[in-house]
Amino acid sequence: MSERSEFTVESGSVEQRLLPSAEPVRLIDQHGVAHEHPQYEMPAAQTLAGGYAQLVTGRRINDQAGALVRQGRLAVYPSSHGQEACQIAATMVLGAQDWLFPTYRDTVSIVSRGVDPIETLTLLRGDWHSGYDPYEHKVAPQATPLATQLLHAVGVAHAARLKGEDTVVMALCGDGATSEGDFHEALNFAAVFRAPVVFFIQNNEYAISVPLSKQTVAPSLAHKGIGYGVPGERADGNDLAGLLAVLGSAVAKARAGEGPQLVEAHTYRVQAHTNADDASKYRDDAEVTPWLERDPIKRLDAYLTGLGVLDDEAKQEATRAAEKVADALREGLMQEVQPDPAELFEHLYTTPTPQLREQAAFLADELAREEV
Ligand SMILES: Cc1ncc(C[n+]2csc(CCOP(=O)(O)OP(=O)(O)O)c2C)c(N)n1
Repeated sequence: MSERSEFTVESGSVEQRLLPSAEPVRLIDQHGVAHEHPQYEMPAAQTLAGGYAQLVTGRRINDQAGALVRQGRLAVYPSSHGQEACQIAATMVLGAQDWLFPTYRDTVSIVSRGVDPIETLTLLRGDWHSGYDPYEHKVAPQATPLATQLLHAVGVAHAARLKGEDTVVMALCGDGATSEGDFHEALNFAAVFRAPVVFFIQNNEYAISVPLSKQTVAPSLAHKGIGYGVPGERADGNDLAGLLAVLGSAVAKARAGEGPQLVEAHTYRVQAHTNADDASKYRDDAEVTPWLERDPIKRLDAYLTGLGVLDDEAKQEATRAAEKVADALREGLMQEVQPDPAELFEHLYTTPTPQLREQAAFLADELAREEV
């Protein structure tokens, strides 16, 4: 018997098991019209109504954070404007026992998980590593180095599986991050050890100024799972209903012991990469306009209004709740903070290295001289 013949394809053809749908799964189109799907069911109307309220708050957080940058209260803000359906769906499908591993663009997702918005934005204010306790809501610190969080996510999922815990890990990343070595190592390790992870790529078509066409020639980013034996699926990233169905199914499979799952949401980065970027240098407004028509809030509003589930009172209530969050953000981030420079050296190593001790002593000495 040759060595290779020991490799057998698990039940079903490779195509059935691993290949994503030919088109991203979409249950509600941009006009708010529902479409049946052979594999995925429309979520309950009440679930979608709850999601609508979260979308409205998420959009408000994005807009408010942008204003706070202009007022000098935040150092930087990578907005998820237009990507809010991805942000909200990623947490709606999780249980309290699950973990979220976010990137710098996933503020709205973190808040949707229950983390205090001011604590969430502390990192982006630029005076502390992370303002929230990762264990309280099972949300890892926001990762700025691309794809590093995916390896950490796999580690947590693997550990949970070894301990027999009922934990699924939702690991977020962007399209650009799928070109990083860490992305591929994370997928491979997770597949070999059947770690319960859902890798969720928000393909917003840009990595700063690099368009997707210069990032990859793969048929889709969901196809990248095939080489590792990780099933992939694609969803319309502006359709909360489709995202809930696809991500919900991926989480259920990971929880049932079927190993890691890969989901690509096709969406669009409506605004610049951050306030430090000028998107007009590398793309035309004409490219952005059609995406504004595919807005995730607009289409859910149209669908739920048509069903009679969302009336004016419910919409006003959603707006009022969002304004409350924005008010709290403004108030909280207007407070002057006096970070202790010595905190720079905290939370780095259990036992500080001799170099760090030396640098901390040097800083303390300099500060003491200033005070004299
Ligand atoms: C390892 C690493 N390399 C480069 C960067 C610089 N960088 C910051 S954001 C970014 C683009 C990331 O694009 P994508 O993964 O698509 O996420 P998006 O910003 O669109 O959400 C790059 C290259 C980084 N943060 N980390």
